[in-house]
Amino acid sequence: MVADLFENLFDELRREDIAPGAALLHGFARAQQHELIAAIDAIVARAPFRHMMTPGGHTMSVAMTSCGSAGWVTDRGGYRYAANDPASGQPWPEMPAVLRDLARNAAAEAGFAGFDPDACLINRYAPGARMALHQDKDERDFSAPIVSVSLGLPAIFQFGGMARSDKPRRYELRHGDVLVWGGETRLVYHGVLALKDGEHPLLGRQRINLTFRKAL
Ligand code: MD3
Ligand code: FE
Repeated sequence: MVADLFENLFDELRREDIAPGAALLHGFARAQQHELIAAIDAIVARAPFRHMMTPGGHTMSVAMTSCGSAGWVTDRGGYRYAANDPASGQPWPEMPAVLRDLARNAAAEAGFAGFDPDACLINRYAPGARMALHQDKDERDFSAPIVSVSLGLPAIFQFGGMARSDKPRRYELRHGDVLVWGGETRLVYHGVLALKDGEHPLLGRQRINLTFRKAL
């Protein structure tokens, strides 16, 4: 009985090493779910989610916003980090301490003590939204990891290799899961399959993903 209880608790908060430098921290953000959602709501009130256009002229199915001293933007001019939100001309909202501390603690747990993110990209997936295989290479320093936090509906994440043609592996990312990517996997191709419809008790019909980066 007691052994079962511990096994279940352990399973809820399990660290899975999925590749060299990449760790999936199951449930790591769950204890702070309400504070995280309140912080995201406050950011979105000042910098609303928007569907940006890729340099090739396609509108992204994922809606995005950012907080921190830099935000990721795309338009016909290309992909880049910008100090101001192009929608308002104002600086992006500051990164709230609850978000920064979570990212720092997750990075330390995965072996990247001292991670100091200056950008947090916030992705919102409605049912059907997806993210095609890509590399994250708009950051200046690839020696820093990327920390990702999943909230709301579950999604199938795919991660491949250093070539787009490498067959990707699939992982389900659930509410509260945190992924840390660093070292030799920092530049692997990865993506998210089309979100399956559902209803999450806190977030309804959506998935929100935070990615913390050292951009500048
Ligand atoms: C592996 N976001 O915003 S998070 C992105 O779920 C992005 O919204 C996905 O890919 C999402 O760029 C995946 C997991 C993730 C984030 C960054 C990575 C995996 C990564 C960078 C390098 C390798
Ligand atoms: Fe990415």
